[in-house]
Amino acid sequence: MRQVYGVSYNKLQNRLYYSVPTTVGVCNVSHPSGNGLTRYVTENSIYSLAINSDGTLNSAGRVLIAKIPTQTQIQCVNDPTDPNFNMSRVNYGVISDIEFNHDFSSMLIAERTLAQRFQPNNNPMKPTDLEWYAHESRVFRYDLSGSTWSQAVKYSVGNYNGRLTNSSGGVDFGFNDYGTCGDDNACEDAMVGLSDALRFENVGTQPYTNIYGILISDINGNSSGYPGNSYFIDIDGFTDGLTAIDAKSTLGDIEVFDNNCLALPSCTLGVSCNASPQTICSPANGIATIFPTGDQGHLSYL
Ligand SMILES: [Ca+2]
Ligand SMILES: [Ca+2]
Ligand SMILES: [Ca+2]
Ligand SMILES: [Ca+2]
Repeated sequence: MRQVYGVSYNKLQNRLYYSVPTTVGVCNVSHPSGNGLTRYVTENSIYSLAINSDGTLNSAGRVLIAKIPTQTQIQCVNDPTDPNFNMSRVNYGVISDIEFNHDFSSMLIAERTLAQRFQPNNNPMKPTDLEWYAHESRVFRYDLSGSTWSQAVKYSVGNYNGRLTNSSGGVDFGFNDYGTCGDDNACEDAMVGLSDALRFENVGTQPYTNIYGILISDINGNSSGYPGNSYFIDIDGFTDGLTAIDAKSTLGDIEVFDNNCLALPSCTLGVSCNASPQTICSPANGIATIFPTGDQGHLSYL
């Protein structure tokens, strides 16, 4: 079975981008919950297809854009007494979102974890085995140079038991630095993603125990921690106890309105002063009328 995820349109190239997971390895492990469980290692590849003038896809022209590296912590630990057993990782993530910036020179790629690694039915290549899970998904930025897309940034996404791979699958370009011209400026200097969880209760001591929601980080990379150099937004306002965990798995995609990153009018204000004499007061002096010119801005009178 061939699954397709993260479908996205590259308007500049007039090509359809999408991703496909492929099983590249299997770990057969023993576990206290049962023997012989199988963990499937999936690798995600991104392809593009040309779109014909009648809107159909040109499947003959498929191009491999990138193979996303499997997670480095993947290992097949087969000893339940091994302290690392429960931390061993197998990548069940799929790429659920691909977003381009306005000039199609960068794309954000978000993964979402689909399968519980300790369940017998956990083959992400079988639709009947797809399940909800978390904590093994990442967000990347890939940049285009010539005709080659390369990984430019791997973001830290939340923190659950020290795992920084908690993407829940939605991403977009957004606003980080509002700039000097207002909130329409710098519309692509942030990675805006979703996370299960941004923070979980067993990570350090912080004012809020469980945060599931939106992550806003510098487009050029972020640091881990609470909240590092990022913004954390809890999606439902519940940040303590079990109620706060109810939001888990409910997050889907996220889109940031950017008005096509239109250039703003100039911030420059010009002021002209027309002086004219007055004769009401004594001794006579002058008055002045100020005429601001410019497309936007505010005048403050002190
Ligand atoms: Ca999308
Ligand atoms: Ca999105
Ligand atoms: Ca919450
Ligand atoms: Ca957007």
